[in-house]
Amino acid sequence: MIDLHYSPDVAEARAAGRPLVALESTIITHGMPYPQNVETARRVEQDIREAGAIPATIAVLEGALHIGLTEAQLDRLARSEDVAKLSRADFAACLAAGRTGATTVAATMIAARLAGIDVFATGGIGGVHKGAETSFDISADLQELAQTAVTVVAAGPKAILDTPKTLEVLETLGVPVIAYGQDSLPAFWSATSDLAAPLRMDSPDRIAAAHALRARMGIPGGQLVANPIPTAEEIPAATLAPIIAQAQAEADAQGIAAKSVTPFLLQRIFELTEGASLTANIALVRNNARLAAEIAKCLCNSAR
Ligand code: PSU
Repeated sequence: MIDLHYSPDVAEARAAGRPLVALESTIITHGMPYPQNVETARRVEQDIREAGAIPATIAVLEGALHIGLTEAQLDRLARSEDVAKLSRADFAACLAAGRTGATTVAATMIAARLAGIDVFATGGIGGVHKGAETSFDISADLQELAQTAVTVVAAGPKAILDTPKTLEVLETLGVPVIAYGQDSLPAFWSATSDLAAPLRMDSPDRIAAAHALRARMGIPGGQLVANPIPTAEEIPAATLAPIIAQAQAEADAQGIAAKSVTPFLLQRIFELTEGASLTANIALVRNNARLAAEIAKCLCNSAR
């Protein structure tokens, strides 16, 4: 088994059997600008603690897989320019090379599973990009959800994606997509969309029960919980649509491809909304962290 470097907090929580919530690091290095990235990372960790669970931010630092980062490690990562964006394909290669890398949803799920953490909070998962019928750009996050048994709390697929196609792929892969507390699929910066969510659940204990039942039934893979951004903090989909279209057209014109697409689009939408997209992104991540903590507590209680 690979060496996992637990932070003192996380090691203590594991020993005491306390609820843990995994957090990713790509959102810090590639999803938000400095210093809002590190401020958000700290705030989200605090939200999880206030909700009664322990946060475990995951990253590869100089070839070591860290489960839980200290303040200094988090700060250094948030300021670093040359950090790899790790998914399933390049995770082990980064460890082997002794390099530093931030974990996407896919890589964070793999690490959480290794550390025995069942619940993970993020902003939005990757999915099928617009124009995928020619580019074939489909995030490895979807395949990971199909095979790694972690419940991922997100605000739905990011609205920069082709959401109907993302839902279709998730259905094909047998991934449960659960809208929390509403019928419609949340659309990241917007609370609702015109797509119906395949499943709906209204309480963390129901989500925890489904997670545990899947394990008992031997069904591989995780669950995607789509938690709507609080309506007071959302950006209406109609406001965002032309902005997303402009950012996508610029990405196409500049030949932005593969791993660079999502960071490019998020940065352009941040500029075009004069920062409003970042404010909403921070609000939705915090909201997801709080729900993830509740689910982790339910799973912990049911295991006793
Ligand atoms: N959530 C956010 N911002 C982000 C991400 C999630 O609010 O930047 C990251 C996650 O790490 C996710 C990645 O796995 O974006 C998707 O990248 P891609 O589309 O290249 O697979």
